Amino acid sequence: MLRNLLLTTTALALSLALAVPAMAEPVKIRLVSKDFATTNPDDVKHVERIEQALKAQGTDIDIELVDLPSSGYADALGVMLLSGDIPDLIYFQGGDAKMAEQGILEDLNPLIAQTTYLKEALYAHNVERLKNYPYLLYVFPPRGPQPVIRKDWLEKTGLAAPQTVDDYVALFKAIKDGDLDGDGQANTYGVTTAENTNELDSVFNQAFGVTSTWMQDAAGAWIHSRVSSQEKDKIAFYASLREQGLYDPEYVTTKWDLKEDKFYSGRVGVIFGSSMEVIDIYGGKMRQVAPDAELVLLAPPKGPGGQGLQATDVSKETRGFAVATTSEHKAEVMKLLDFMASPEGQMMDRMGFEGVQYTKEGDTYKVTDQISTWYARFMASANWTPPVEWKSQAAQESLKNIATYFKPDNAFVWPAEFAADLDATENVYRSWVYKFISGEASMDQWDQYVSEWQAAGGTRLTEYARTVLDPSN
Ligand SMILES: [Ca+2]
Repeated sequence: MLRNLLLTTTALALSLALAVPAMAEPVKIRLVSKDFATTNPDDVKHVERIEQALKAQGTDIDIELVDLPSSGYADALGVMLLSGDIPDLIYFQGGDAKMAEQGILEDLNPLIAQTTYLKEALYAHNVERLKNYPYLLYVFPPRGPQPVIRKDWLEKTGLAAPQTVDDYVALFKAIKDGDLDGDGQANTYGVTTAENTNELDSVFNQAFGVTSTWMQDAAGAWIHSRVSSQEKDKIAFYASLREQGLYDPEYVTTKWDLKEDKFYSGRVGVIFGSSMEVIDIYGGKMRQVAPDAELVLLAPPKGPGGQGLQATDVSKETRGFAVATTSEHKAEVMKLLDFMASPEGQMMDRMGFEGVQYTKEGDTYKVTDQISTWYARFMASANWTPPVEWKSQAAQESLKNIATYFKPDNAFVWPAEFAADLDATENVYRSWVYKFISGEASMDQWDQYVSEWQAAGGTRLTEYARTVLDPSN
């Protein structure tokens, strides 16, 4: 009797399962990302509408967000993956190379090639980085510092926006001598940077002919740009700026927040912003002290060696999404990514929610204040334009410049055995650059610096680089 009942129950369960194919479970995709978690109601609503939109297109997925802390994310992710818990879609912010070596990250190139929107949404640097390292995808504009000045200050100098290196010097002088903050003293530097000269390099490298990390010397041999004659000319220029009181001599102890503070308080005329968002944050903070202030973006200058923004490292993405080789649902994961790259997905991911981050009346879109804290969880397609623009003109021009002046660098990923040489040569370079700029060392001592750099590991690095770089380039 009991046995019969069990049989009947099993048969009933089986027949029910067979009778309702329409109730098939959606495919579960597990996603782990930073600042994208079930604890944020916006994230949950965002995921739900993405699932609905995909379902309407015939792809029924259930996206499960795996919660990891924002602070210490890379470490927490590493621990989780090494324990064998490997989600389908994984956002890395470091630690990916080890996982790629273990074979758990999928080669994304063939998967992207089969997409409709995603393959068209990549930036030039994405394409180059995927060629060199096919495991990470990060569809956002490259970051690169670009200089800004208050528009009213530029107007007060009576100068046009600088076009050449000499124009920049003239502008810095006018800032220093012009008492633009009106306190009766010539106490404003032309420019400052945070902690080192990287931000200046962003616009002056190309001007002085420092075209890439590895360059060929007069004999055609590959040398590191940091020991090149072009680099020497550039450092001599930085030193002359400091000597004339145009470059803040305390740049080396100027952290990011102090750099901004010097700008808002009128102690410096020009600083660099690393992205559209950062430039608009500078503009917003400047308006807290000068309500009508507007920022102007300054273009990279023409110089004796050329013009442009510093070459972009394309050896690999430093962060981004990976697809697990262990995933049983790669096709669905790629459908999700392709949707996020599409106009419908971009509208959601870039603009937030209608009625919250933006409003729509007829065909007219307006953003609200809430847009300033919204951020894309997946990507910012290179070929998608929002229906309303809320970024400042300076910010928009910075994005245009990044596209106009894009140049892939020839830096490559170093094997781990060179880590000590890289650290040591970096330290030698930073310390000598500071000595040259401060005047503690004279430019006549350049050869002494080069010898020290070679001895600290530069010789070994160069020997290895020559085996990697194509000698015909
Ligand atoms: Ca002053």
